[in-house]
Order: sequence, then structure tokens, then C-alpha cells
Amino acid sequence: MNKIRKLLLLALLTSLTSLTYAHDLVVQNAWARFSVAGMSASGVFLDIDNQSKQDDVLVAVSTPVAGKSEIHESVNHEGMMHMHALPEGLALPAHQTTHLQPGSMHIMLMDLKQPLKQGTTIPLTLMFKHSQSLNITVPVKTGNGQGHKMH
Ligand SMILES: [Cu+2]
Repeated sequence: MNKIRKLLLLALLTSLTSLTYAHDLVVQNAWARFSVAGMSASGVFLDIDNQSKQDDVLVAVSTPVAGKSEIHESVNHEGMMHMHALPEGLALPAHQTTHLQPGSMHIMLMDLKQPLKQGTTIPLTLMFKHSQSLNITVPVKTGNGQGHKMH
């Protein structure tokens, strides 16, 4: 086998592998909360269905519309809602759907570079401990329920 054929085969195998991995983590119901001028932060919410036999971890997220993106958890401490970053990431147990929703786990977008306008979409990259990263397109919505407050 000549060198070019070898490289082509390797490229093919690599893309097949990433497809297989990507299919094990299925992201659904993703949306980002709209923001207006003057707001520096917003949230992204979604469900991650881990269909593989292996536990995984959402370790990082990124989007070009925010200077900084973090994985946050909201906790009720003595009647007050607080949120903090999960430096170890968010566990995604095998065969389970993990919900990121307002008042609970969420993706926090900080240092927004522009207002998130309802009806538009933003690109978001999800990075995992084991699986290949996923690039998704997230619609911007007004959302419902409680607002997403800053620290
Ligand atoms: Cu937050």
C-alpha cells in the first residue's frame, strides 16, 4: 500500500471513529436564554443522553459569542439560590439522560460579546472526557420559569 492510500485509510478510520463516539452522546432540547444590551451573562440549557456503556464527563464548553463559558450548578442554600462552577465537569452516567435546566445545572456564558437575540442561533462546542467533542447549534429563546441571575 502506498503512502497516500495509507493516509486516506487513516483519515477514513478516524472519521468513522468520531462518528461512532458522537452518536453515543445525544444532545436534545438545547436552547440559550436571550440577552439584551448591558447583560454580560446568559445560560444554555440542554439534555445529554449518554447511550454508551461508559460513563463520561462534560469537561468544558465554548462558544465564540462569550469570552468565557463555564459549567455551573445552582444550589439552594438556606433559601438562597447560589451557583458555582463545576471544575471537575458534569458527570454523564452511562444509559442516562442528564438535564441542564434553569435552577439546576446549566452552561453559563460570561463576557457576552453581543446580545443573544431571540430567533437567532449560536454555535456551541461541548468537550467530553472520553468522547469526541460535539459542535451543536443552539437556538436563542426567551425561555420560561425563573430568570437566570448573576452571582
Ligand atoms: Cu451560572
